[in-house]
Formats: sequence, structure tokens, C-alpha cells
Amino acid sequence: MNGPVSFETHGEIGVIRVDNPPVNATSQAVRAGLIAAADAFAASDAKVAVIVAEGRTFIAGADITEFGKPPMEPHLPDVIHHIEALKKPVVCVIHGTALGGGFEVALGSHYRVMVKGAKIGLPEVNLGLIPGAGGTQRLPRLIGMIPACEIFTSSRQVGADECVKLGIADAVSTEAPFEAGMSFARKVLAEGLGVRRVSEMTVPAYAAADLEALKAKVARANKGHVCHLKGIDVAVEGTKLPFSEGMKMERAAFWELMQTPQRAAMIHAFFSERKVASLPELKGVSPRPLGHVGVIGGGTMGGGIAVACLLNGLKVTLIERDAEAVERAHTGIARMLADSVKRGKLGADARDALLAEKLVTTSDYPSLAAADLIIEAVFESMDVKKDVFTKLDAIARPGAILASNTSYLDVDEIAACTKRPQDVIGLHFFSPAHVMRLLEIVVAGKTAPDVVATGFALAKALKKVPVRAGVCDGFIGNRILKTYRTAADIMVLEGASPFQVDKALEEFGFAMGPYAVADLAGIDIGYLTRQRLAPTRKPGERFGEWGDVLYEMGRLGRKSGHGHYIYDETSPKGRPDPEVEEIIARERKAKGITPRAFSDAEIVERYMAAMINEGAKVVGEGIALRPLDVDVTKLMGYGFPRFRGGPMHYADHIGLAKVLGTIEDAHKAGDDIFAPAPLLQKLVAEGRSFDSLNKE
Ligand code: T1G
Repeated sequence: MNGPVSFETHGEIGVIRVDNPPVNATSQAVRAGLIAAADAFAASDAKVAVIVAEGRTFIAGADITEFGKPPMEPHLPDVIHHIEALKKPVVCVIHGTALGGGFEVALGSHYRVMVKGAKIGLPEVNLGLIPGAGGTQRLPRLIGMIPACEIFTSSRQVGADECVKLGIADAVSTEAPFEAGMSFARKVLAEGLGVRRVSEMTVPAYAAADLEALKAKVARANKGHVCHLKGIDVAVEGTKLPFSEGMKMERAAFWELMQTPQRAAMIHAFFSERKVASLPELKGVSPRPLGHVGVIGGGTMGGGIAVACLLNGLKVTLIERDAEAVERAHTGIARMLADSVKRGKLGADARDALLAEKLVTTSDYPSLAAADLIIEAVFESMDVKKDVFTKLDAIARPGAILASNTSYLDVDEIAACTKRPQDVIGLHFFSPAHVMRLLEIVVAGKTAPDVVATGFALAKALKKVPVRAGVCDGFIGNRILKTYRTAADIMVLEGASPFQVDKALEEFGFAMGPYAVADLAGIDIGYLTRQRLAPTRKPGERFGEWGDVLYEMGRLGRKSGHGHYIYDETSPKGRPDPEVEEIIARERKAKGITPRAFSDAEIVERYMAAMINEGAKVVGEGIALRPLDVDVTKLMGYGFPRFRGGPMHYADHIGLAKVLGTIEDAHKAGDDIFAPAPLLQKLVAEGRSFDSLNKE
């Protein structure tokens, strides 16, 4: 047999081998190959078959590149049914991550052996789908309704030991995949084990209350998403029917979801998070060494960066200004690592080894002389940063990379205070730096290509999602944030309540609205930003100033128990403070504004138009390479709802002409933030989408 699936016999054991790099996705050729191999097994003298995959993982799912295209036979559910219906037993060997359709192939096998370290999962909900090849019908029969629904609605990966406990796996092997399969097949032969079809099992009894509790938890955790509860409904109702009828129900629901904008958005997000790291400028460019990282500043950001590096095997030397600050930084790092131990992400011994062997905290700059990369994470003041970079320039070894974690300052200006501007780059982490996956790689005018490549290599090492950004105030994320925050403020000045704005945007899918975010970040942050921007404001530029009033009243947001919202034991998540409306009313009056009503729809439309328009400016100016880079930035760092795919994908979905219309209408009031982006105008004139730029 040629193609990605082969069949061979070893004595009484048949081996069905899948080899479809990079992750053995069940492409059409794999599906057809599995059918042919199953038939070859049936026709052979082999008494038991092993399904095993080459490469780093068993089948990692359906071939997502086929989504959105006309489905091609054989369909995966039919392939799996073909395997399950065989009259001779089939053993599936799972290594790496058997996800989605890959795990469903395993469920259609009669036995499952997992290689140590292997995991299974049903992550379809991350793509706006549900398992579509029997997962909702077989898994509840195998392990029970509640654990099955928990697995496919959480999309979590389940390790081999837990799979044995749940009844998913029959054994865990320390052998390599092929040998593990052969050993288990010999056991099947020796014990005369026959076929064992999951589809012929019945769902163990479960308490309706447990199901309702799970549904409530899933609904809370996935506001706005459709697929999670749909999957539970199909699992519950489908398994009450004969298996073939349940499969029809699952298939219908799967194809219904396949047509939704949510599925298109989440597939866009999936591929964009990968494509964002592939840049033409990096082709063939090798990164510099990256074993030893220096961090300057042990505060929230510096400590978080140090922990991110330590958790990913890098040696860290962290500098603080004096012994007390060094001690404080070390304590902070130890606390974050202890939290990782508590959450089961790190063993206690491993934590101790990191602190003993991989971390040095000191006030002695010369200890950075051997560092490969030094990340400055001190106070957001250009003078302070220039002082640090001047020192670093003098002690860092030749070829060491000097990076700033600045969130908006000019990296060109920072580079210019060193003798090695080619070695200077911005690495903008997001707080908490050891948790948030976004990393803006800010490329200054003289940054060398291999320094850029090293920034991307660092992101990969830290399991972060890197986005290349050019130098401007706020780079990609914060620059766009400033615009849509101002758009929200202008709507509040014109009559909307900040609480209505938050509610409308949370209904749209944001985890939090802009004013709840302002409370969380700290009203003082907003105050300092307005102070910083004051000298550059144009006459007549409209912006909200009630935040300054709150600041002067000592209302710093969540950290002081009072901001736009009141946070106390009766309302830990915050309740609107009516006094804020009075403060805003006074500001409107002082500015001669007669308030008008806003609908929730208009709030969302205007807010999103401002975000999209600024995104188009950022792409048009080359600050972001492609619209997908803007999408990834907002998805990974600013809580943009994943089921909408990012602002630029969302713009394509609602139509760029509509967005431009909203912008032009808003611009009539004269606010610069609503000046139409030339790129948006160009695309509308040419009848093109933002996505058409992603393919270039
Ligand atoms: N289809 C096509 N290509 C895929 C793919 C897939 N399912 N998964 C990964 N790739 C590509 C990816 O684009 C990248 O390509 C390369 O493989 C390495 O991926 C019927 C309908 C498996 C954990 O959702 O979670 O089955 O950039 O960089 O970090 O019910 O890939 O190299 O050209 O992510 O080692 C369900 C999605 C599908 C799994 C490996 N399965 N993949 O992570 O490598 S829906 C998934 C992953 C389904 C059934 C339903 C990860 C990984 P390139 P990578 P990685």
C-alpha cells in the first residue's frame, strides 16, 4: 500500500501504520488508507491488529486544513465504524497527543494502550465544534456521562495514568509505540481476547443533578459560545437512542456548527497563532545563544519574566538596586514558583533545584557579564531606562542582546544610548509575565535580524505567542487599546454610562468591559497615562477626565475597593457606584455636552469600529506585519473573545464597508481617532478583505 497508511503482518499480528507528518492528521488520504488497511487486515491471516503512528504523536485530529471545504469521503465516523466492526480485535497505541479524531479512532478500536507521557483529548470546542466522529457517543459509554462531558467541554488533555483510572486505556507502557502495541497484541492472543466494541456498551447511570451542575459550570466558563452545551446535549440525548441514531444526531450537530461564524473565527485563531511566528525575514536566520538570561528589576514584571524563564529551563541572573530589593525580588519569585507547585505545574523538588541552581539574585551588575540576553524591566521612564542601558552596554559581553520590556517607549531612542544598537530589541511581556502567552517583539530600526530571530526563539522557549511589532507609542496592543478606550470615553461623555458600556461589551464576549479593566489595572495607571499624553494632545481633542477626579478622591479601583465600581464583601466583583455618574454628569456640563441615549448595539459598533480602524492604521504603517498579527495580539493579550477570531477577522465577518461607514459617521464629530484608516478605505474601494492581506 502506498500513501500515508500501510499494512504489514508480523506472524499473527497485523500492523496498521499511519505516517502523515507533521501530526498524522486524518486527511482524506489517511481516512482512505485506514479503510484499505482494515480490509487488508480482515483478509489476512493475522488474528489481531495494531494501529500505530510514526513521528512525534499518534493522530492529532482531523485535518483542520480541510475545514470549510466540501467534505470528502470516506468520512471519519464511517472509517471508525469500519474499524470497530472488524471481526478480529484491534489494539490502538497512543503516543504523543491523540486529540479529536485521533482519540476517536482509538475509541473505535477494541483496546487502547498508551505510551508513558501520552495524552488524549477532545479539543474540538476550541475550534467552535464538538467531537464529530463518535466522541460524544462512545466516550460516555466507556467512562460515564459526567467525566466524558467534562473532558470534551474542557478540551483538557488527559494523561495516561488518569486514562487507565477512567477506563479509557487498558495499559500504560514504557516501551516505544510499536513495541508497546506488539506486546499488548501478544497479550490479546495469549488470553484469547476478542473484539470489544464501545458502541455496544451502555452509559453507566449518573445523577441528573451532577449533569445540571456541570452544564451550569460549562455555561459560566464559556459565555457566548454555542458548542460546549450543544455537545453535552448531543451526548445526553444521542446516547438514549440506538448507537447509529445517536451518531446521526452527533453528525447533524457537528455540521451545523461547522457552518457557524464561531467555527470560522476559531479556526482563524488557531492557524493565526502559528502563522504569526513565521516571518520571511527570519528564513535562514539562526538565533543567538539563549541559555542565560539577565533580568534588571525584580518587581511584578521582572519577577514574572524571571519565573517564565526558570520554568522553561533557562538560567536567570536578576539584578535589583540594593540588598533589600534583592531579597524582596527573591521572595516574590519563590512565591510564584510555590504557586506553580500548588497548582501541580511544578514538583517541589524541581522548584528547589531551580532556586538553588538556576537563579541568582544580586545587586552586582558585573554578574551579568556572561548573560546571553538581558531584559530590562524597570520603571517606565526613559531616563531610568537610558541609565540602565548605558550600564549594560559597558558590562554585557559582545553579542549579548539587550532588551527592554517597555510597554510603549521608543526602543530606537533606548538603542541610541548604547554602542550596540544592532543588539537592542523590545520584548514586551504582559502581566503576569509567567502566565500571559503574548510577547510583542519590538524591532527597532537597527535591530539585527539574528536578534529578532532570538526574540522569536525566546518566545518559543517560553511557550509564548510572539508578534512582531514596529516602534510607535504602544506598539500594536497598547496603541490600539488607547484608541478604543478613548472611543468608549467619548461615548460616555456623549451620554452612555460606563456601566452600560461595560455590560454591552461583556455581552459581546469580552471577559470584562473597559471600565472594569481600568479598575483592575488601577485608576492611577489611567491617570499617569493621561498625564503623559497631556503635552501631545491637540486642541479640542476629546477625552474623559473623570478618572482624574476618581484618582484625586483616592479611588484607585479594585486595589482600593473603589473605582468605577464598589468592591466589598457584598459585591466582591464590584457593583456600579452611582456617584461616578454624578461626576461624569458634572464633566459633561462643564464641557457643554448635552447627553444622549446610546443603544448597546451602537456602543459595540462604535467601539469595535475604533479598534478595527486603528488596527488598519497599525498594519498600514507597517507596525504590524499583517491583520492576523493584530488579531493574535488582541486575542492573546487583551481578552478579545476567541469565538470572534480577533478584531480584523470580525471586521471581515461584518463587512469592511459597514465598518468604514461607522468610522466616517463617528468622524463627523472631528475626533482624530475616527479619521478613516487609508488601508481600510483602500480595501473597501477594491472590495477586498483584511484576510486577503494575510495570504500575501
Ligand atoms: N490539522 C492540520 N494541521 C495541523 C493540525 C490538524 N489537526 N494540528 C496541527 N497541525 C499543524 C500546525 O498547523 C503546524 O503546522 C504543525 O501541525 C505543528 O503544529 C472529527 C473534527 C497536535 C498539540 O484541535 O493542538 O479532530 O505551522 O505548531 O506545538 O471530532 O498542533 O508546522 O505548518 O501546533 O507540537 C482536533 C490541533 C481537530 C489538534 C501539536 N485536533 N493541534 O502541537 O505543534 S478537529 C486539534 C494541536 C477534530 C473530530 C474533529 C497541536 C498539537 P506548521 P504545532 P505543537
